[in-house]
Amino acid sequence: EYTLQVIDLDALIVGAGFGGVYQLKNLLDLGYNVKLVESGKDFGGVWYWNRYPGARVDIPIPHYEFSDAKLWKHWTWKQRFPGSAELRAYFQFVADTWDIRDHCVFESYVNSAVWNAETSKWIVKIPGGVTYRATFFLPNTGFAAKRYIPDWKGIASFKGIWIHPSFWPAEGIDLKDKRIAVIGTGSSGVQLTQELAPLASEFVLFQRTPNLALPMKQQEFDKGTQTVPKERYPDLFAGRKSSFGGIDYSFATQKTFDHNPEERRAVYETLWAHGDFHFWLAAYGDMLFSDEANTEAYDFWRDKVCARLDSPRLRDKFAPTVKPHAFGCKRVSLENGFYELFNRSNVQLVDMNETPVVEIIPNGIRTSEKEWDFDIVVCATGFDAVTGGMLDMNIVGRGGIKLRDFWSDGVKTNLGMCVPQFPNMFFTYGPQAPTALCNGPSCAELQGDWIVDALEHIRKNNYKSIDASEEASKAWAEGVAAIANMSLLPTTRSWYMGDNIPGKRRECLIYLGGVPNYYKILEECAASNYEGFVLA
Ligand code: NA7
Repeated sequence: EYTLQVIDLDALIVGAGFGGVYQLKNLLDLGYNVKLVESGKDFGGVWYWNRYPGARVDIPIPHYEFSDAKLWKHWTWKQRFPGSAELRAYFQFVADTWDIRDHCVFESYVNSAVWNAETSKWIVKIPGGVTYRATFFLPNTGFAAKRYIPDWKGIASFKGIWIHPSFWPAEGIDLKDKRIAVIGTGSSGVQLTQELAPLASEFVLFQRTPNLALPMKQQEFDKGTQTVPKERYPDLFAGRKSSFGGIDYSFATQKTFDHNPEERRAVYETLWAHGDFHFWLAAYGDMLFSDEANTEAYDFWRDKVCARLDSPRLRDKFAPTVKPHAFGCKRVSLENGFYELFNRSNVQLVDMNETPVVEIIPNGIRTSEKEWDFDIVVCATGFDAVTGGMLDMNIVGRGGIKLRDFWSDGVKTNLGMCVPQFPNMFFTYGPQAPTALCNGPSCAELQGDWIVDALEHIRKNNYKSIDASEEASKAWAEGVAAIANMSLLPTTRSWYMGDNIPGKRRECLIYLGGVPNYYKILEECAASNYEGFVLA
């Protein structure tokens, strides 16, 4: 049910994560009549929801923060990879500094957004709340707004606690000496294991695919000392646009076999010692394109991990002789002592390929092998990533066309931010953009600046609407697919390829051309008065 109150706006933003708050601040500064609606009760986006034990970002500070000096000059982090609570505190600081709180409406879930051609306005409805009538509709719902839980038989019959990590209650869950299962080995599963296994009386990780995780090398910041001196911040932020992943390093210029085995090993060791994503995004670039190069990297990774595992079975399950998939072609996770935990007697690994889940029973999980008893089952099975959150809003464009139908035979966007037939709608951190290759704050600024400039162009020139052209969108989709097809990504099942969700169309959801190319294309588009768009 909707109330009758209608609020007129220049722009309605959806989502109080990095993308949404950045656009809100910038549009407010330009005098727009703008509001932000958010389904959660507070700021933070993924960090509002993901408060499970161990939830933390895998991008090092200062890359995971806004570049506004009003913020970084006055904010001090406690860890190089901040946890979820610290990130929520950062969002509070951002909201206060930018003074955006009064323009946000929380606990507002958009479930209908319809373009009205007569008025050139979006009609956006919040059940139980108001209706917004806005010139621009700006979804910033991010890549992980829709959880995924497999439809195993019997879930409702489970007598203990069954939970998806993104619904972890703010008051926490008593974990001490409990029998705990975690299903799923993505970043959430790895982080949960690290926190829960040491507390549980019995801990079991259910694995379908091994996570080829890299050492995080977390660092505590002592008395406000950050690893990077703040004088260097402006340069670092400027450098985001010139690195493939929106951070301060890029792939090596050499290829894997340009070096002899000793030289190669020395390169791998240096990358490994550095920690975080260096072994992935500062490595030989051909690793993601040549299977032979990829196997070299995998074999090095495997030796490192096997040395940390006591039993041949564990080595075989976590780091098999033949690589389970191309290294770096599923989203890489960072770990802190994850593998060693499995050497403990109360920590076990179930291979779900060998012994699949048959059903959930009142006491736990029945696999094809046996019944497992649990007090708590954490279903860390991920998200209907990248497109799921947007499609859930029931967005309807010109002539009543539903976004869900329009994308049913493949995602169509121009520049990963606009959809033909859906005028005056711009989104960030969605499909066909460098989403999740480039981190949240970097993408929020890169895409957000472009979107705000586009809105200004429309306003200053008195246009009523802007549409992504069909031809430009077709070319963009073909380009995204062509780059993906040159890489090893399509050889692997992953949410990058849309195939972590049964029935979801398989296609590369990410623009893999890297941030510098993406940035150049955005600049050229704006400089050409928005070639590839129809301004009316
Ligand atoms: P992910 O990375 O999508 O991980 C989900 C995990 O759940 C993954 O190991 C999946 O196995 C597993 N899964 C999903 N469905 C099933 C079924 N039906 N049976 C068994 N196992 C299943 O989600 P996360 O929340 O960990 O991380 C999401 C992103 O957040 C991450 O990439 C970072 O960018 C931050 P699979 O690997 O598909 O075999």
